[in-house]
Amino acid sequence: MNVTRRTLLGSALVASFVLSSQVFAAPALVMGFSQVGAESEWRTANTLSIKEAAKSDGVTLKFADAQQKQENQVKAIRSFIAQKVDVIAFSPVVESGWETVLREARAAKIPVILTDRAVNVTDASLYATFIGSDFVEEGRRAGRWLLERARKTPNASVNIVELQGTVGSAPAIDRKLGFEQAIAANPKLKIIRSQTGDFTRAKGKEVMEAFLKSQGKNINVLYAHNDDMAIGAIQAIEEAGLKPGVDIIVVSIDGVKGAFEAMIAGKLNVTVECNPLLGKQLMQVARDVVAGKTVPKRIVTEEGVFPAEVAAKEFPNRKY
Ligand code: GZL
Repeated sequence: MNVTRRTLLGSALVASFVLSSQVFAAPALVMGFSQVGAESEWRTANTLSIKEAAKSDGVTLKFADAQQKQENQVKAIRSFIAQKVDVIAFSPVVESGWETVLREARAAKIPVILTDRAVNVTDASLYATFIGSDFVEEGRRAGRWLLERARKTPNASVNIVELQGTVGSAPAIDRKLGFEQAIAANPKLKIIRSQTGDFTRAKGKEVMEAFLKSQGKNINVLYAHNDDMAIGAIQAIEEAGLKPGVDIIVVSIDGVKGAFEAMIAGKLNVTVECNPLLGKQLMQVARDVVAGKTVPKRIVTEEGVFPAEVAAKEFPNRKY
């Protein structure tokens, strides 16, 4: 083979090696994310998942904590629009009051992705997709667990007190709805008191203290819309000289580590999983949306139900 051909072949081989060895980094993407706050173990895990996924996916994340205030989320979204980010994602603290700012994002041609909680808008085209749980089903799962347990004492009245999540939030509205749908099958199961504990341990304890003062030994079950309020309520039950998990059955939602520890200690009876680890899905969907790909309008996360009997075995596998 003559020199020229050998040189050409050699340089072609070198070029193809260089090209193939270059890892084509995903295109730069700037995401503005407005988070509800830092009110619960669930939220902490959710934030960590989003930040870690952004880092590993090479997404530049502008992160704003709204301290559970809608006006702070609106401000953050407006700031993301002014900064001309490529995509906006947020977990809306409450369902209503988003039309105006979402129209501003659309006018600026910035796609919006909802994570975790949904919004109530007349025009669903104001957001690209929703990634999160089916809260109504979570409420039904909690109710079905209680229905099953109540079958052991078919003639006993079951008085339930309910700690609701943040007023006006999708999880609070839907978990209440789903639970009531499920327990309607047994008229012996009655919700005798229901009040918001705003998804926090402190408020959950405070409201449970009030329930115990007014209802005392008349309470058979606590249904809490999240584990943090349940854990706060467990403290109140113990301070009232009662045994949580025994004198008062405790039913909760999220599946955070604190709930598994309470179940292992015999103080909580069941937790319905609500998966906060949405980060990876969010980054992938954000890239697809920015690339103009069609994405499903709703992406629901897979979740289970964990009664106390399986808590010790399952605990080592928990990721949040
Ligand atoms: C549910 C999420 C809720 C959790 C709470 O997806 O929005 O908010 O259940 C958290 O722990 O505060």
